[in-house]
Amino acid sequence: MMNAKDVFLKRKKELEQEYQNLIEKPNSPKNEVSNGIFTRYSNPVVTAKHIPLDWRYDFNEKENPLLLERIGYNAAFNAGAIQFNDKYILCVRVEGNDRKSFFAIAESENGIDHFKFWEKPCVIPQIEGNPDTNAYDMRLVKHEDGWIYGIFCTERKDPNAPKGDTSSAIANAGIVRTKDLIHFERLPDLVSNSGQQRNVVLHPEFVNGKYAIYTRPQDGFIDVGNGGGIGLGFIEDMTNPVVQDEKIIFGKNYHTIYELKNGLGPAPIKTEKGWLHLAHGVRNTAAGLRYTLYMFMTDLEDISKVTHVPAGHFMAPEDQERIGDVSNVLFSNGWIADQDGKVYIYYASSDTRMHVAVSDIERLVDYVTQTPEDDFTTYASVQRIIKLIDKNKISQL
Ligand code: M1P
Repeated sequence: MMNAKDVFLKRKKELEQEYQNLIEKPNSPKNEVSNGIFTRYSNPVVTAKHIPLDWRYDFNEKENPLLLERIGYNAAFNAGAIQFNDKYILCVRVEGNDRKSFFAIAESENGIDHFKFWEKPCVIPQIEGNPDTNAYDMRLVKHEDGWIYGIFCTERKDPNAPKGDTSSAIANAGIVRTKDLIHFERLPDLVSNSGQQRNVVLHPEFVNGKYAIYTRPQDGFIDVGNGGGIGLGFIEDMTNPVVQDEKIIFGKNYHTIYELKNGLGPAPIKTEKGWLHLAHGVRNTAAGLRYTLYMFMTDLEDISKVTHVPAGHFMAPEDQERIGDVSNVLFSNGWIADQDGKVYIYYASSDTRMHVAVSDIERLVDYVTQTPEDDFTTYASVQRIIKLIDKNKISQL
């Protein structure tokens, strides 16, 4: 029979081996003929199981002789992304078993596998007297002013909720900036005309000398209400982030994949043809909300002008992606465009885990500019299909 020390050591070795196998597991493109627009990879790139063991276990044998997990993690999802020191960086939304989300940086050499968390989670300074109850969905943006900004959702209990209402909350945009992704300077929260804001994203360039910011004004915590849509506003000084001239540039629309609400994903990518945007659209179903990803393009000169919108979703949940804490959800707030034109799209499935799909600028621009747009009726959709069939008949003659 093994003594207590041997049992402890055996279990420690097993945990370490399992963790190492996970981190070292190679990733490869999904074994299927893709739609040509992007290629999904087989394994999730970051999951709750990627959380380092020393964030979970007390390895002091005397104090934890049974080697039980002391702090548990529920999910690792909705990651911001950036290229930093030649590494692919994800700023992951980690959710503990206590339901609190926080940020932690994971890095990979190649952007598709071997993602490993840095030594400790990010410490986000708090606003005095008004701490974040929860913080999530950071968008990381290298701005041309030289700072890396992180804009995230800060959630606090609604101070006006009636007594006994323990779930009403207020969402707003929290803002940090950093040069090294370790030390974060907290700036004041966004000041806008809307009661609540989520999915707020900084545009990477100045526009007429001002910071341009994408917003998603909403009336309630979950429901956008009469408001909603992807907004665009301007800020003079990020240390006093008051949004001016906010207007909706991409609204909700009846019988589309963004019928109920939408929100911008990561900051847009600049291309010769226009700014490429990735966003999520939400519609309601008998089984609850369905979140899919869609793309659109805005004008290089006038970033409030939407120039192209392919009909329907760009990516929707499939296979294991469909199931998780909040099922039937794809959400993306991070992508990385390489110098050679390759684009790594980091997306979360069902508020549970992170994945990658790979594409390139040429394909994405082709997709966004050449895919037929939605004409908003079933008859028009059929006409679009017939047009393609007829075109193919002629070109095969
Ligand atoms: O649960 C799905 C998503 O719901 C929210 O997004 P939105 O405000 O657009 O509805 C966010 O809480 C997001 O984190 C979550 O993934």
